[in-house]
Amino acid sequence: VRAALGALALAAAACAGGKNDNPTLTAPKASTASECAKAAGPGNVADHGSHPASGNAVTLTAADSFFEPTCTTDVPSGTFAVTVRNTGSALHNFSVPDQLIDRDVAQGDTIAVGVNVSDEDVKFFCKYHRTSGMVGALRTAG
Ligand SMILES: [Cu+2]
Repeated sequence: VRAALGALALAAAACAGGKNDNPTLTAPKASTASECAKAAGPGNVADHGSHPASGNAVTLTAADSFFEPTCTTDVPSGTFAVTVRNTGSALHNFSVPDQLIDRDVAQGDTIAVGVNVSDEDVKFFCKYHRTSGMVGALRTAG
């Protein structure tokens, strides 16, 4: 029985040290700012994880009140196709002021928008819930 318990403890330790690559299961970090929070900030960031882009596109969920994933990584340069799906109960929005992007996403709706990406991360936010941390970033591969 002792040996079995030891093996269990080892397995648990291995698990705890492992990388959780599923953003939906990653709890938002409270204390130290994540790389994503740094990229999407400054200010309040409701961090619901990072996920790599699939090619030159991503689908984001806009919920009450955060984007998931909050950060998209490995974003290639060029026109990046962002689809935003509002699964919350409030009206949300996708804004990138530098690119004159300001699109509302009604409850249950989906919008598609092209974002220009060069060599810098592109920050975006919901203009209605920005102070609640409803912000995010498209992070370049470099
Ligand atoms: Cu919002």
